[in-house]
Amino acid sequence: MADVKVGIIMGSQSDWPTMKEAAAILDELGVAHESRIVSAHRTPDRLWEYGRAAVGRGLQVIIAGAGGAAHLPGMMASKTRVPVIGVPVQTRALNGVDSLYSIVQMPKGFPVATMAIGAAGAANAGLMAAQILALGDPALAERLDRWRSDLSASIPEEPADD
Ligand code: RP5
Repeated sequence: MADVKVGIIMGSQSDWPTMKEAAAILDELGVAHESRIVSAHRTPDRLWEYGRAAVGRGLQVIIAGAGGAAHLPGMMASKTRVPVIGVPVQTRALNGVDSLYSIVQMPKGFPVATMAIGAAGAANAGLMAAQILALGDPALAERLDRWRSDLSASIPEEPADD
């Protein structure tokens, strides 16, 4: 199996329906990845160990999704210099605005590249991770260019009735 380049982590099993959108994009683009449940609050030691080992394991991007008091992406960014892309998971209580604010407003020194709330944000996180990796991988860059032009070509010029 190819070396894992992208780690997808999430605070809970309940985040997976959102975060699997990132995994699906990486599958489409042929980027080796892994998915793990790593909770800032429920499994803090797991978070610390994942962050501590990230560089040595060769991870190049970490996609971190969480909802509510979503501390996972920021805590991971404080533990490793591997770039962290944050995905605010949509919540029932506050619609994901709580997640967004928890992730986006990082103090100077520990950035998290924050995506949109929910499934679109997770898919874009997969694309952003691939774009970062494509800087040093011409074959992936070509696959990404094709993916993007296929998407453009699929958009009709005129709207249609249902
Ligand atoms: C966060 O709390 C998780 O990221 C999840 O979005 C949210 C709710 O978790 P569950 O109670 O569904 O496990 O830690």
